[in-house]
Amino acid sequence: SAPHVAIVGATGAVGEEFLRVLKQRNFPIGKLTLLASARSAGKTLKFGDDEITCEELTEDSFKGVDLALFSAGGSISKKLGPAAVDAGAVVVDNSSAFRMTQGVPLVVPEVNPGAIAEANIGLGSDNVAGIIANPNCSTIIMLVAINPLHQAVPVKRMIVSTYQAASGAGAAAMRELEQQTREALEGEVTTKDIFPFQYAFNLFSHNSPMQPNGYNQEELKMVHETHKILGQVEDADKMAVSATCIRVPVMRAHAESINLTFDGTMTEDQARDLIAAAPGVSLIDDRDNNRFPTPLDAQHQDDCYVGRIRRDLSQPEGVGLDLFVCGDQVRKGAALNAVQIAELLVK
Ligand code: A2P
Ligand code: 11C
Repeated sequence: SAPHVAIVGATGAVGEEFLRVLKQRNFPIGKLTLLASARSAGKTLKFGDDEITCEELTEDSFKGVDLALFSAGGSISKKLGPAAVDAGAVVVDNSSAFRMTQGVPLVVPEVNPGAIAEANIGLGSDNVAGIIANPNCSTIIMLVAINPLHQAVPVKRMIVSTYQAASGAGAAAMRELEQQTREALEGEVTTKDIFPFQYAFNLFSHNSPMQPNGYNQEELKMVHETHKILGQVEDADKMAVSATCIRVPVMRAHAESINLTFDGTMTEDQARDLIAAAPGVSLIDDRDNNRFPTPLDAQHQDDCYVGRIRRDLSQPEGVGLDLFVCGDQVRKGAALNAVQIAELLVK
């Protein structure tokens, strides 16, 4: 029978997208339980034509649940992810709580779908409980774009700069951007609840904690998660990766500028053909009309958009390429990727 699905953090930016994606993809659902904080208990959310009432998340929320989609932050995942597994559920966790834990698969379905089978986790008649981690949104969007190239000719070095949307910091940050923009147009920004800086008409270094080496946590996630997803375990095999993460006043799609150095020859035309043929990505690369991906192209779309594919002029021909990618952070960066993982479990 179809699984009993629970969404943890159903009222959040990602939670609401889970509802949309599950419905659009016609994911098999026997029963749907929506969980959030006590503040939201009793609130109703739309699932297609149905209205479903949110319940308060507690340790007892997972009785009979087969699949729990978690997106209520790392501390909730740490606290209640294992409780869900103990109750017999497969957890797909959108937080960073378990991503680097050994034995927990970290999966981008277009890149490393095999990691799930290796972990022996499954839904249905062969239901085996366990946790699967959904990578950081910036990592997902980057890897879905570079993987088709990396599979053809290995990438040895990758330098990435991000332009990250409000949604990555949650629904409250999206509201703050909207409110501040209104305030700025009216004369003075007074709302500063989420970020310490003015966000409207500004940009700033990513708000995740700064580390002693000068990188913030978001940047280091992009490095370490890349190695895990690509199965690069030995230091000598690891792609050299360096990231700079920036928050920009865009609502819900991240953009990334990526510079790649290949261990072999990769031309612009080859790269364009590989991107055009790969699942999960679409090409927008029209030099004549200066038409390249924008966050607005990507928002509410499943695919990530790739363009500005060009030779890195600082390197000999065929060695380096630059590209630009935009992907919906809430969708492919979070809810869609998690549902695609769940679809692999059902198969
Ligand atoms: P709530 O709306 O009741 O606060 P976002 O990432 O968009 O900020 O969303 C966070 C999600 O996590 C929301 O659904 C939020 O529910 C939920 N959440 C936050 N804190 C808790 C908590 N202590 N218990 C359960 N859910 C929580
Ligand atoms: C952002 N990627 O856009 C972050 C938010 O590791 O899941 C999510 C952080 C994470 O701000």
